[in-house]
Amino acid sequence: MSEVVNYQRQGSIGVITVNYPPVNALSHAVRSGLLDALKQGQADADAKALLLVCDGRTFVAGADITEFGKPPQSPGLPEVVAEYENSEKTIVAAIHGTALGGGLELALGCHYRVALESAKVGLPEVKLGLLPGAGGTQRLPRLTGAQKALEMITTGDFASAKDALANGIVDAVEAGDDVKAVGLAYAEKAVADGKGPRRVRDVEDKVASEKGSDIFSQFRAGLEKKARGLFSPFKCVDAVEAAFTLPFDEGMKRERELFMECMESPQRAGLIHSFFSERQVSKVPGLPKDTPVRDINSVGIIGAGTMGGGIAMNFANVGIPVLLLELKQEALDKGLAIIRRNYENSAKKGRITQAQVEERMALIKPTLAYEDFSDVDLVIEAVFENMGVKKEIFGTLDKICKQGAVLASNTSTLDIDEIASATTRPEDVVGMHFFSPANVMKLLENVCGSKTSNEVKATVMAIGKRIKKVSVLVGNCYGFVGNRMLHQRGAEAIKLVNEGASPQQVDKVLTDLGFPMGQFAMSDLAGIDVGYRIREERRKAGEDIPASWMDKLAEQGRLGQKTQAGTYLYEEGSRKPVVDPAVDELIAEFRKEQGITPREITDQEILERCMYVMINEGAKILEEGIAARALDIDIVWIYGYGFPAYRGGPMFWADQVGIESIYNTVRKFHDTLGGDQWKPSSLLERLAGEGKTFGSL
Ligand code: T1G
Repeated sequence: MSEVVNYQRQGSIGVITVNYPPVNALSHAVRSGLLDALKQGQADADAKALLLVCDGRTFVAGADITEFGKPPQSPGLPEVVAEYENSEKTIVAAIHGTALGGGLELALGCHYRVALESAKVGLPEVKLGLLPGAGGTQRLPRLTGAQKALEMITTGDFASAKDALANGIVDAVEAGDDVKAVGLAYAEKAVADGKGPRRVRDVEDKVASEKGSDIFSQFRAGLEKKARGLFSPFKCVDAVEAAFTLPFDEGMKRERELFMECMESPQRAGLIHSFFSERQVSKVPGLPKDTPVRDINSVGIIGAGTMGGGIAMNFANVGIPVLLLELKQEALDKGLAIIRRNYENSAKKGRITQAQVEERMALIKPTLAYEDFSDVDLVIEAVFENMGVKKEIFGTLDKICKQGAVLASNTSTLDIDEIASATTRPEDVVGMHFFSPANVMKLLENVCGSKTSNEVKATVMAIGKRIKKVSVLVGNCYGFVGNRMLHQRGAEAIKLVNEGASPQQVDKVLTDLGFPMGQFAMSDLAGIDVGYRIREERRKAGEDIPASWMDKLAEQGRLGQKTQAGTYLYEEGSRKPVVDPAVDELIAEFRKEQGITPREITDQEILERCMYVMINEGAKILEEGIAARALDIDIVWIYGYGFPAYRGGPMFWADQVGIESIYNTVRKFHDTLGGDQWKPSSLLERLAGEGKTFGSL
């Protein structure tokens, strides 16, 4: 008898129940159990029909991703699905929660499907670099037709129960939350109505009517933009097309071939690493799972600028009241107006209702008085990057805020310990580094000071999850994790242009790797003055920051998108970077002043210098314990800077490139270019020497 799938007759219905927490994934044990239970049902003469249902929070949510990459064990899922489909007894699947991937494919192998109103269905394999590999590409279009099947399978988007009913994916939708009762009622009625097995594979009218349709070439053309650089979405189209060009069994063979191509693609490895890492980052090594978490029911935010306003929206979006403080009324009014405009735009796009706009605006209260913060549970300071101002603010908060309030700074680079030193409660001080635009970007870097308590660490991780951020706990150093690595890449990119590359050449190497924007397009978005001010501050602090052609852009007032000119030109209302010959002249002029003779620089050198300096810095971040694991760095870069998830993040990508080769190149650059940034990290050296990877840590 299987531990995870059991068979029990209820009245005239044989009930097959899967119980494999947390999401009833189709592990080997579940697949074997499903076949055993089916055999019992078929042998049970008193069972007039069979019902497949799941215990716990959801119907089967897919194949067991933890088994990917390991040798496959039979029975394979396609075999299990075929056994269910070929059953002589009618089988009903009752769906609750999310029937996803192999879970929906299993349900499509049953003869009828009934879903709770709250249920969702989907084939999200494409998000893992795969395609539905247990008949989904052949059965779904037989129920929905080509368009809906292609949309669902190439996006991985879920469909509501209502949408699934409208598209023939399920046969009925019922209210309530007792999925077994709903399933039993449906099965009993099917018996009473004499509804025998109806194999989806035999439903041919939709595929017959759309044979020869040019929808597939249209879909491929549409994917060129949407799925730039991705592998599996195009294979999804090929697989679905087979349902319209081949008999079912041939189509299944074609699906299997294409599935294996995706399984072997490095993108599948990267996307699955990203999937699990996104969940691992919330499990912080050394922070006990049962660490107490403080309730956060009210938030005070200092600064109603771009960051402060965006941060405020995150809390209002989940119903947490916010006090938004500024020094002057007009700054408050401006900030609130921007927040309202953001919400109105979302309402125009149908993402929220007008009522929700008003509800959320009502949750954000403006104030000019620090005294109003006396009872808030969390304060987030989001003023400009000046240590003196921040310390003054935290000194004030220390006097006003109640004991136990969490005092956070949204600083993107400054020292949390120094900020904490302005208070008598450094254990309550922490960094909460949001990424701009704060109401959009999913990453939240929670930065620990040396005295930040475990309770405060657990609290900011929990509130980060509650406001739907991907939170990563990091240590305190210049730039923490993301910006520390970004600054190295930025410095290298500027030098490459000094030496002979063009900004657009550097940017193209990075966008070809899969970044949404290149280095210089990104500085234009953030504002060249941001980097310029940081360089000036570091020069004032005595650091040797070489002059750069970007300083000249800033000094000429070319600050980027906000001035419609930075490294690139921007037409009115457009964010599209346009190469500006004047910048090439400015760079040539700068090289002449510096006595630099420009040289031809290859894309490969640009890739190695921009990316390996980041990897080397990431290795130093790991050595210093600023990040607990390589996967934390991967998630910071995927969710904070758009590093392509299909490459798994910078450290996973480095493992795929090869640690030894990266180490040797870093050493070569240290010899030829010099600079601390090229001093090989001892961790990188050790891994290279031992033939190990970051993933092995
Ligand atoms: N396999 C193994 N573990 C899984 C899993 C899966 N498919 N899905 C989730 N988990 C774990 C997850 O790691 C976490 O573990 C816990 O469950 C809760 O997940 C042949 C080949 C179902 C919508 O892509 O989208 O079928 O951290 O934190 O926010 O064609 O999980 O608690 O130890 O995400 O409520 C296709 C992936 C697989 C669905 C629930 N299926 N999962 O979200 O909880 S490929 C998917 C999700 C496939 C077939 C192909 C979500 C969820 P831990 P969670 P959640």
